[in-house]
Amino acid sequence: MSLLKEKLAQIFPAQKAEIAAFLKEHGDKQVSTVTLAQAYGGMRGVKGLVCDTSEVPPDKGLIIRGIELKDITDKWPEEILWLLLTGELPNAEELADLQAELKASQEVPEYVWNVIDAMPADSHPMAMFNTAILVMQKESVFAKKYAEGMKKDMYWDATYDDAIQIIAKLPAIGAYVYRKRFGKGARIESDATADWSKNYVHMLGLPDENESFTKLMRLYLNLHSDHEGGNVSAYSASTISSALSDLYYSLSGGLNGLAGPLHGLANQECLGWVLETMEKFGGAPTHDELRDYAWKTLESGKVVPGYGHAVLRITDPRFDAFLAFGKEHMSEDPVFQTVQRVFETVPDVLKQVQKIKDPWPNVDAGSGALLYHYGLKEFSYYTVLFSISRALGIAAQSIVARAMGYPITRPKSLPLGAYKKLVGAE
Ligand code: CMX
Repeated sequence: MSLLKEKLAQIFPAQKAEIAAFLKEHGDKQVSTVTLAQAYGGMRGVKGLVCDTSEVPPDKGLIIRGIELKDITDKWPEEILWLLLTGELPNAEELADLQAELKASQEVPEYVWNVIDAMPADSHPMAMFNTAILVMQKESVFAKKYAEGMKKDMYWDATYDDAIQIIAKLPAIGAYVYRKRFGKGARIESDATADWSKNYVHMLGLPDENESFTKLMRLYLNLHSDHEGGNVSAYSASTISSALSDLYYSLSGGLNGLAGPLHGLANQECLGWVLETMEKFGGAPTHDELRDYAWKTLESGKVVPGYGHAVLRITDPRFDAFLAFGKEHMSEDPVFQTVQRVFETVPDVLKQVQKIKDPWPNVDAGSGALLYHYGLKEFSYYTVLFSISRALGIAAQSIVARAMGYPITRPKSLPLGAYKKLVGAE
């Protein structure tokens, strides 16, 4: 048994017992109320979900298992996966063990390449990527063991096996989608000695001078991993998972939500907006030009991508981390300079629009410019990168939910007439 699985087998029973005792004592206490506006407003602010892997206080941003993001931006994604699951960072031996476990599972079945090859050449990279995950569903350990009558307390164990199998393969699948979709040439075989992120960069086939792109990839795959339980991708995946659909189903389902322009797809829109301004103004625009352009975008009824958030009310610490990386590695790059200037300009514009609750940049505002710098210029691909990282959080949340024995999700909906009656409007 791997060290991570061994550790989880030790800690999960105590956590489950703690929750049971907590509910026994306090189960009937009220934790939230719901107004009519919230019911019609995407349930913003309604506390009614449970997620232990991470939380996002509006005034702090992402906290993973009690550690603020700014304190763990130097960690590798494998370390983040360990942290998400166990609540602790791994020591060197534990990290090496997890990396070896992933390496041992990285071989992608041949039929996956054939399925990607058979898709229309102009398919969106996210459609290709998610199809590849879904088509591997027949490999699910959970589905097989469930059909054989697996006991409930082993659900997490089988979900863990699925998670490792999937996570290990995502860099190769993502890299192939890139090469195939954008005509970059034949598939590149995995590097047996490289870690998860470095191997991904290797298989993408882009230049990686001084391993600088690999460093960005480690940061990128760290920063996008998890963002509590209520965002569209995590919540969709957890709802699907709550029906005991296996992780192949739930992950691909959740990532289909990530492909929406108000969620993960914003990162492709965002760089597009930055480049549009550069094209219009013939290089890095001035602050005044950017201000005008932002107003024009708003007046045309469009959103300024990369700005605003459903929960956050500060500059996203994930944006801060990307900005710091850009300043260190590409301060002279005009695209990066434009991102910086947008940050210095756009919040003041958005603050003047009363309805916008958060005028600050989110994770998507800067990441594209950094990828662009390293030659990853096809922005419709960017959400695949987000997905590879977000798979860590979705998998961890799913394993924890199975270990805690959470039931099928089933909130109550009502039609307009029933709400009218409820509030005495008729
Ligand atoms: N540009 C223009 N208008 C914006 C805006 C922006 N960046 N951010 C919010 N608004 C508008 C909303 O569209 C909404 O308008 P309507 O009432 O006319 O529909 C109004 O302001 C109120 O929105 P809000 O309560 O501040 O924000 P929401 O929780 O409804 O939406 C989000 C959050 C992210 C969808 C929104 O800020 C947005 O569309 N931003 C741009 C797209 C983006 O960057 N998405 C990535 C988010 C990161 C992630 O993937 O998690």
